[in-house]
Amino acid sequence: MKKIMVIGASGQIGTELVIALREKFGNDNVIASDLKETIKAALSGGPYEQLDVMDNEALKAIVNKHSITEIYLLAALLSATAEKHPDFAWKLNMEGLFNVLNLAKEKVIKKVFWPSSIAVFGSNTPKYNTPQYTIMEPSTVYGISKLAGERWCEYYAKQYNVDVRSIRYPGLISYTSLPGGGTTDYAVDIFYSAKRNEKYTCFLSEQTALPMMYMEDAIRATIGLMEAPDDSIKIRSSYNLGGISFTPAEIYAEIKKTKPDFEIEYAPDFRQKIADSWPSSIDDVDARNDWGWNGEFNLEKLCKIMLENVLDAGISVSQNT
Ligand code: NAD
Ligand code: AKB
Repeated sequence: MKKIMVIGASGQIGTELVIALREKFGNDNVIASDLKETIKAALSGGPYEQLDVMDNEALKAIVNKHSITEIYLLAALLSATAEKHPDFAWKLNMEGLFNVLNLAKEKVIKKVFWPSSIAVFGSNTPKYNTPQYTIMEPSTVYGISKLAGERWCEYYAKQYNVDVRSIRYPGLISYTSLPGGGTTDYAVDIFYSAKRNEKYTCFLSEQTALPMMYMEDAIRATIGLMEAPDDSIKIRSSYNLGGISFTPAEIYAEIKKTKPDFEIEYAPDFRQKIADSWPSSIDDVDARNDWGWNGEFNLEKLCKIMLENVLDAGISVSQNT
């Protein structure tokens, strides 16, 4: 019987992933876990365990207690926060992964999902339609940890027959939970300003195109990849995932169609350099061919849903950075 644990469940992806997994596999079969003591209301429909993923003994105890078969490991420091705490970011992003991969190596659990990011690419990577296999020279601590993580995932798959699956997520956009300190967070924050009828100060420049995706597509991709037959998974490092590509100017123009008085100004900060080192768009032909990935949300549809659903309150960690 499938028993899933999501580590980092209180975050932007975790909150929606837990809800989707519980809908599919039943509330009691999906254990949400996070460093945070308090359970979010959205996660209260099923079991919750407070856990520091770097505490290997505590992790093993919870896995044994619930007879966990699959782990989705989401706990990490994201790009902007990681640049401020490089040593800790490396420690968390790598130690958490090793603790979980080793459980799969020892056959305590059967399957692992671990997300990578477009941050694995660098300024020498082809910027448009970035291919699956290309130059990878990340310049951020976050990107370095994700690239190292990808290599370890492939190593564990090949050497120890570990069933580990991964996606290089683009910037994710959602309204259920705020983003946690990334470079792409502007594309969430902008909706809160629009909703409050406030001028938005964008921390990236007008023409910075980045790959992005609406959360519903990302959750569908994640569960789709994890449920795909083992022999269809040809890539054990991490799959490119495309989504949509737009600039701050383009998302602003789309929001203005609904909010004609909405204003924006541009004040690029340290995150501009990070964004400049990342691709503008991604080629995800392997994900399409291997396990049938297909995105459903374009910029227009995404903006409509976000404007309908974001609450007036709320600002991400990034906007405050
Ligand atoms: P987030 O910052 O919103 O959430 C991370 C969660 O992990 C938080 O709830 C935090 O409390 C928890 N956490 C932190 N340290 C922990 C620890 N030691 N033990 C247990 N839990 C801990 O992040 P997110 O946006 O949900 O991202 C999840 C994963 O997806 C990360 O690996 C991130 O790199 C990757 N990713 C996210 C995006 C995106 O746009 N959101 C894009 C690419 C990749
Ligand atoms: C970030 O901006 O750090 C994340 C990511 C693309 O990995 N959203």
